[in-house]
Amino acid sequence: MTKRAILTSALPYANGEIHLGHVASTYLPADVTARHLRQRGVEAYYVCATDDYGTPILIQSEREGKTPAEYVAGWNTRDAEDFESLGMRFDAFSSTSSEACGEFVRGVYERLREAGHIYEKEVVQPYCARDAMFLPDRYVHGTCPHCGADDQYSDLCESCGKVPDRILGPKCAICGETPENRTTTHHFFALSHFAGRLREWLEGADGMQMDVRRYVLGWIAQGLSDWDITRDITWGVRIPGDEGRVFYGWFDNHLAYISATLGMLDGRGIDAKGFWNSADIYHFIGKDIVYHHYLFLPAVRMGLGGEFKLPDRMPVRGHLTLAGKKISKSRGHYISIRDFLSRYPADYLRFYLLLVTPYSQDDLNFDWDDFALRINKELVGNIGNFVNRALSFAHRSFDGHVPAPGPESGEDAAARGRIGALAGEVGALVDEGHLDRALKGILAFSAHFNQYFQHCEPWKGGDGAATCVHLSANAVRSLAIALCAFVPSSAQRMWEQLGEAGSVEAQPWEAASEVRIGAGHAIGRPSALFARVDEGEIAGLKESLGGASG
Ligand code: B3M
Ligand code: ZN
Repeated sequence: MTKRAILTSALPYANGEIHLGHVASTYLPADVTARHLRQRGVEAYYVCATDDYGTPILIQSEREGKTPAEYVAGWNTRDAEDFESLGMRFDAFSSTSSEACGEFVRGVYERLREAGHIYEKEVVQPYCARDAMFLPDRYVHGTCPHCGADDQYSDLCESCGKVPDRILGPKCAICGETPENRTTTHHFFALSHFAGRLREWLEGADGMQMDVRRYVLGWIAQGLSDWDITRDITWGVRIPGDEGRVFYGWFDNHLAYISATLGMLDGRGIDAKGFWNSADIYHFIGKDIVYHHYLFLPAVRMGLGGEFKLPDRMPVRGHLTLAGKKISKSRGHYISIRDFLSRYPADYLRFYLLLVTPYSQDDLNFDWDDFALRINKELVGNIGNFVNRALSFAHRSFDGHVPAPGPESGEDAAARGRIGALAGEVGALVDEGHLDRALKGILAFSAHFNQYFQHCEPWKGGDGAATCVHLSANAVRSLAIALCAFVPSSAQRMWEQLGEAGSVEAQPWEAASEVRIGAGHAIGRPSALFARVDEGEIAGLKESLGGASG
């Protein structure tokens, strides 16, 4: 394993509040992976930014009577707060409209141009006579030429995931008129130059999901169109030599992964490029932006002649549905992080979403009843119950101290074996990206100890009581270490109740499999870690926060 890592998650557009859909597929998995890597002794940095440019943001800022810069700054602050309240720990939270990002993008463009990967071409662009403007692609709706789906944007077909070259039956999204075609000159990035190199790279990209690689290879085989990277608006990174126009947001946004990371590393006195090129690079994304990340991003990096290493892993996860239906902000069918956290602790949301989000492109569902069920059964009934039982018993019956173990029965030996195997088993699943299965592995460990404790009946005071309590206290320690990437504040509370000093996340991962607590260790003050989710309250939240089915 490389001892350095850089992790990013897809940059949220700076025009709306962060909701459950954002965090399930990208932010949470990236945060857990970053925390886990640090436990493994990897110097890992987690970097994000708001994606500030684009016509929708410009238009929204005008509607609110703000300059676009003011508008995105407001969202940048707000998003950073929301993420932090969910325990997301970024080492940098930048913005694509920062001066540093802009300068970096302009430099990249010039280098790509010198290398012959940029050219100018006359294009016929939709122009809306009624609105008196060239229409950026988000403003043209029509039928996808690839799959025939109706009502798609001209920059992305949500049905087949491809980027339509020229949408059929175009309509202006502002006024519904059919736009006329006018000729203008645009800058293009020659994606087609990279088809062979992209194919070769993907074929050997073992850190990427097989099914994703397969369909991206399919796109390459069908032929890649060059990318029009010009937009006729004023809000964006100005194009060198054509300062009245700006880059398409997808030309600059992924470059912020690099520029924000370099800025952060520089600020810490680290040789930034050297670090980037010797680190494992992870970009966490949702399945709707595979095309941009698996083709456009590596091609631009290839065009820079290897100055910045290509990604090693780009985990792709599916969309979150809410009560079985697609999330829609315009229809109010979504739950914001802020609303959710006004009612339940961050760890409840982290726990539930991580448990139901597979390492695949399958969609996942947020369901209030299922949320209540899993929290009550697993977090409260399994983990909370075991930890509280073991610690309270030691507190009462052994005067707050962990007793010296006696002779071991077969069951004791099996319990000790579970502790010994935990770090390896769970660690392997996290390495593979299967965070949901890793969490289930920890739950199985806790369930085993619940049964073990029940079976040993230490309250009857027999010979085995001391051994049982000794091993159970150690299992609590293992649980705290294993859980701390998933539910960090709860793990820290477990740690403190156990009477351990300092912070649990400073423990090396392997310590989850050690039996380190010896006889005489003074435990802290046990108290309930989690409270049950009330089913009656859930019914009310479905109405007030959204997510009722039907
Ligand atoms: N801002 C959001 C999205 O399409 C977009 C991601 C940019 S990542 C470089 O999910
Ligand atoms: Zn129009």
